[in-house]
Amino acid sequence: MRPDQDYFEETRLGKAYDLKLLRRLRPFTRPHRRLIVWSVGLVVLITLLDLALPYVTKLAIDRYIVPPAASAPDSRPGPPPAERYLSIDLADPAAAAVVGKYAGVARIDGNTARIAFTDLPRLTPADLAELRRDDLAGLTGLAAIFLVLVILDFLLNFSQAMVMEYAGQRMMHDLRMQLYGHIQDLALEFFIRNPVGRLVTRVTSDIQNMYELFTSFVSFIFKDLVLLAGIAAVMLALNWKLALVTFAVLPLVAAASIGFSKHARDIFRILRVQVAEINTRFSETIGGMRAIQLFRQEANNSRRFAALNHENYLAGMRQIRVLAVFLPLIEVLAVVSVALIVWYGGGRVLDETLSLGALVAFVSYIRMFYRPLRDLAEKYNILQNAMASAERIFLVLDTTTVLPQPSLPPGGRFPQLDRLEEIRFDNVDFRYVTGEPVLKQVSFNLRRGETVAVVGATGAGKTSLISLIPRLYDPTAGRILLNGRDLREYPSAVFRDKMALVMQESFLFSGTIRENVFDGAGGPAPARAEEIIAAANLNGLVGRLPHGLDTLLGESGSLISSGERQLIAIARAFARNPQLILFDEATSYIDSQTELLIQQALERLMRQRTALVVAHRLSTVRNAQRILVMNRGRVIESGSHAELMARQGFYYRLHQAQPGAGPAQ
Ligand code: DCP
Ligand code: MG
Repeated sequence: MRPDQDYFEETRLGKAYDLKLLRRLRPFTRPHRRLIVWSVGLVVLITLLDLALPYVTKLAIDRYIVPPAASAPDSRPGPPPAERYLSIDLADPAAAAVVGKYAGVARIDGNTARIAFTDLPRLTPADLAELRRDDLAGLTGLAAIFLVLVILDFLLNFSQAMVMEYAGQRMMHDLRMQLYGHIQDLALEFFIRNPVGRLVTRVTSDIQNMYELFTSFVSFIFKDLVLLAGIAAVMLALNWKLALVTFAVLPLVAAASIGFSKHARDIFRILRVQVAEINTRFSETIGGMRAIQLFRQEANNSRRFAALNHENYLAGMRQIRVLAVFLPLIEVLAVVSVALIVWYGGGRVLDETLSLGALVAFVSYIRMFYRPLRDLAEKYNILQNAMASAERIFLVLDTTTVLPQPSLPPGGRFPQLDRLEEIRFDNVDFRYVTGEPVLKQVSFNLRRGETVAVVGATGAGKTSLISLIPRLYDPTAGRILLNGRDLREYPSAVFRDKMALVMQESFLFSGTIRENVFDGAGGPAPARAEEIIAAANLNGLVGRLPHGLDTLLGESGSLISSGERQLIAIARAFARNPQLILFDEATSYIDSQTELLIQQALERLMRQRTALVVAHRLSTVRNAQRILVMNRGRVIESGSHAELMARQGFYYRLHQAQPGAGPAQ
C-alpha cells in the first residue's frame, strides 16, 4: 500500500487553490463572525481615509497654492488668458496698503485688485505674505486636517490589525484544538502509516500557514481590492479621460500577473516540496546521529544531501529569476503610468481643463494603485502554501481510522465489567497495515489470578500479541473474548481501566517522575505514594535524583536508563491498581542489579493479580503457571516450565541457548 505511505507527502498535494477548501474553513470563522465584520468595517474606513489623503493635497494646491485660472477676470472671447491672477479684497486696509505700493502691477476693478501670478516675485516676501494671508491660513487648516486624518488612519489601522489578529488567533486556537482532539482519537493504525515526527511538524506549521492565509486573505480581499476599486472610482470622478488614459497600462499589468502566476505556481510548489525534504533529511540525520557515526555513513549522507541541496538551489534560482522579472516589470509599468499622467494630464493642465492639484493627486493615486500589485507575488506564495496546508489539515480531520466503538445494545446498557474473569484468544490472526501476517491462529486463555508467560525469538509477535488485549489494534480474524464476550462489545475505556501495560520501551512523558507515575499532578496521599515507590523498587533512583520524585525528566526520559524507565512504568502500573498486568520485558541491555529490582517489583505487582508477561530472560518465566512459546506468529508449544523442558522441544533449545540459564530442571 505504497500510496498510503505517501499520505502526507507534499508531492501529492499539488492542486493549487481549491475554493472548496476555503468553504471548509467557514465553520471556523463562524464563531468569530462579529470580529471579522468589525475588521472589514474598519478596513473600509481605512480605505476611505487613504483615498482622502491625496484629495486633501489636491484641495491645498487648487484652492490656496495655485488657484485655477478659471477665476481670472478677463474671460473675454479670443485666445485663452495665459495669466493667473491673485485676487485681493481691498476692503482689508492692510491689503489695500500693500496694493498701493505696487500700483504698476495691480489692476483695480471696483473693490478687488488683481495681480498676475507672474508678477508676484516682484513683491517683497513680507508684502506677499500679507496679501496671501488667507491662503496661508487655508493651507494651515488643510495641513491640520491632513494631520488629523493621518492620526485617525494610524488608530484605525492599529484597531483593525488587533481585531483581525485576535480573530485569527482564536480561529487557529479552535482549529488546533480540534486537530489535537481528532488525532488523539485516531486508531494506532493511522500512526503506523504516517510517520509521527512528520505529522507533528506539518500540523504545527500548517496551522501557522492557515493563520497567515486568514490574515493576508482578509487584507487582500477587503483592503487591496477595495482600495483598487476606490482609486479607480476616484480617478474616474476626478477626470474620466485622464483616468482612462492611465488605465491603458492595466492590460499589460494583468498580462504580467497572469504570466507570473503561471510560472510561479510550479516553482513555488517544487521549492516547498524540496524544503520539506531537506527538513525531513535533517531531522532524520539528527535523530539517527549515533547510527550514522557508528557506521561511518557521514560521507554517503553528505553526498545525498548535497544532491538534494543542489536541486533546491536550482529551484531557488528559478524562483528568483521569475521574481526578478516580475517585480521590476511592475515597477516599470507603474512608472509608465506616471509618465502617461504627466504627458496627458500635463497637457490638460496647460489647456486649463485639469487643475494642477488634480494632476498631483493622480500621481499619488497611481502610486497607491501599484502598491498592492507589487505585493502580489508574496501574497500568491502565502495563498499557495496555505492551500496546501489546508489540504493536509483536512486530510487529517477527514481520516476516520478510529477504533470502532460498540453502539449501545438494544437493552440500553453496555456490558458491565467488574471482575476480569477470563481472557480468551480464539483463532486470532493479526497483521499490521502491510505485509506478512504477524499472528496466525493464536488461541489460548488466561484465567483470573493466573500468570501466563510468552517467550519466543525476536520478531515472533510477542509484543503484537500483548497489544491486542487493550485493543490497541483489532485482530484481522478470530476473536478475543473477555468474560466470554467479544472485546469489541465493550467501550474500550471499560476494560482499559482494569489493565496496566508496561511496555518494552516504556514511554515517559516530559515532566516529573511524580507526574509520570501518578497520571498528572496531585496523586495519592504521601503515605500511599511512598508505598508505591517502595513496592516498585524506585527508592534507590528517587534518592539519587536531585529533587527526588519531583525531578524533571529530560525529553523522553533520556536522563535515566531503560531499566529505570521500566521501574517507573511498573510504579505507574501499581498506582492504577489494575486487575490485569500486561508486561513486556525490556530487550535492551539492563545491568543485573536493575534487572533484579525489576524482577522483584514485577513479582510484587503480579501478586494477587492476573498477568500476561512477555519474557526475554527465561529466569522471569519459571514461576508462570503456563508458558506460551511463539515462533513466527504461531504458538508452537505451551505448558509449564517443567513440562516444556521435559518435552525437549523449541523451549528447551531456547533455554539451552541462553547464557546463564543454568542447568535444565
Ligand atoms: N511489525 C510491524 N509493524 C509494527 C510492529 C511490528 O510490521 N508496527 C512486525 C515486525 C515483526 C512482527 O511484526 O516481524 C512482530 O513484531 P513484534 O514486535 O510483535 O515482535 P516481538 O515483540 O516478538 O519481538 P521482540 O522480541 O524483538 O520484542
Ligand atoms: Mg517485542
